Amino acid sequence: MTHHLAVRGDVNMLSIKPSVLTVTVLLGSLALSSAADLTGKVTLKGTPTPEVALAMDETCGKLGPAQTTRHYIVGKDAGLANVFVYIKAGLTEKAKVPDAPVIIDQKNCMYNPYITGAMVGQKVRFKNSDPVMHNVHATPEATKGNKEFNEPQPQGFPDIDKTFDKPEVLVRVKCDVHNWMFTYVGVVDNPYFAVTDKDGNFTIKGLPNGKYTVCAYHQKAHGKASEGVIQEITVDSDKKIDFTVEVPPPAK
Ligand SMILES: [Cu+2]
Repeated sequence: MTHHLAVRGDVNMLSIKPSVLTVTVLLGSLALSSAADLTGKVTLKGTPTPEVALAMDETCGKLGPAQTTRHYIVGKDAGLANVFVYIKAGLTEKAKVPDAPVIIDQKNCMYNPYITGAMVGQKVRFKNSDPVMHNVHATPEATKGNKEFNEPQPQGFPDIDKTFDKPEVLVRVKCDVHNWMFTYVGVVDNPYFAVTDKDGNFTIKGLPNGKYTVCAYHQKAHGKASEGVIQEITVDSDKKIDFTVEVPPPAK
């Protein structure tokens, strides 16, 4: 008797499934119709000073190829990599914190990626893929409200998960064992951010319609002297905007 009922239940489920599926697809397309992809390219104007070879210690030097600083990574048609592009103002609804962690790996005594973004409260996961000890030392600006942390991560140690409480572009993270190791995390109060690829291109997906202040910030070009390059835009469908970042004049 019980068995018979169970079979009937399964049959009923099967007959319901297609309509559930239809509703799900419909809701999906409705949600998409009010969100847009913001794409664009960041171009570097000016000629930066050449990158400097990193003087690694012997152990790190043997792990991988020789490395240089990553101040200005310039690709095709002067496209500038590693620019943090984000919505600075204009969002009317609070977005959900993404479930997926942002992953930063320590490999060959370098942090990769060099520039990342994370939403306030989103997990940032530090991995150590090296056969040496590193330590993960975040040095946020005192005025912005994020907490400094400094945790050793010897080889084979578990990943270190951290979150940042306040927006800050960019939070510097360094390794005190290896004084050439830096990575920077753009922490913002929304999930609409991107980092430009090797040719300066970026895509911010699923941006709700609205009027926004968009900012493109480059760690070396802007530093503490500038908040970055700002544009005011209206989004009512997919949109393309470009930015130009200028190499600052040499300090006097
Ligand atoms: Cu290190």
